[in-house]
Amino acid sequence: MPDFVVIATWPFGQTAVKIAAPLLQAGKPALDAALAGAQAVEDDPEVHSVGFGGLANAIGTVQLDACVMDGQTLACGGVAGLENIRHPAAVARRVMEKTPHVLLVGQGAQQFAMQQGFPLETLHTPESIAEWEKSRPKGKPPAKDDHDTVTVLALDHKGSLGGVCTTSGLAHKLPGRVGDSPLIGSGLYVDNTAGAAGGTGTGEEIIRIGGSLLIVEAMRAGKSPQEACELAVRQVNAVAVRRGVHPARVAFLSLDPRGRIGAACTERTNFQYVVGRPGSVELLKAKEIS
Ligand code: SD4
Repeated sequence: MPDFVVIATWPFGQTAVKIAAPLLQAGKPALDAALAGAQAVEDDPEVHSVGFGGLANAIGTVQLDACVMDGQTLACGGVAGLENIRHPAAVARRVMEKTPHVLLVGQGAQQFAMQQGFPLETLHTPESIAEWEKSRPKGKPPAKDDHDTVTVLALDHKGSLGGVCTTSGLAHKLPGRVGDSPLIGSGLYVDNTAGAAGGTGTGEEIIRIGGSLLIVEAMRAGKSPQEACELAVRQVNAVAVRRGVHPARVAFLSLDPRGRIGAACTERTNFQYVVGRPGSVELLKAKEIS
């Protein structure tokens, strides 16, 4: 049996990896482990950009985006602009398993979640309300923690890949704005025959290049996970230069079926990620590409 590997975005990815690793160790499927890890981050009110306590949009509402994908079957599901449901990634998995569809948005996503037994609850915390009140009158996004996503990619003992991506998206986004995180091929793509990839950062720039699918297809064409992530960051940079918005703030992670990993980011992104293998959890800094 191959060893398991689980990787997750940002230092708070440690929460996800510490939950997912023992599950993989116990022989659970990659998607189950990745989802349990991502859900632990959604539940953490200290993480201000994912799930409960997430960043509010321009009118003070928390709208969550998430998706999941299974590398064996390419089964996938997503939700976008989901309000008052704490676990968007789990809802995305139900979309994958219980509907013929891939993506549900807004009210439809919320109604589906309720039908599936997810409770409605406020996602605000006293801290998230205070943060929004403080920054709203100036019309500026909060100085720090203005966005971040947890993307979790896992390889299980059977050699199968699974991935989850979940976020509250950009702080102060327009109501209804959808980022890369619920979009299969942008914020996440997973295929056992090539590899898995996920993104974080300014979703518009990730969508523009189809970031995660680009990385997986580069691995299929023979690039290593590291080379594939660097290629995607160079593509983001080239497009950002053409559009006059260089440097964009984007980072990518990847994992191949052999357990090799890759990570790269645009300049000044300071992207860190967490890698869990049997007996170790490491926080690493991604290579910056300017
Ligand atoms: C978005 N990609 O909604 C997400 C936000 C994020 O680091 O990941 N920020 O655009």
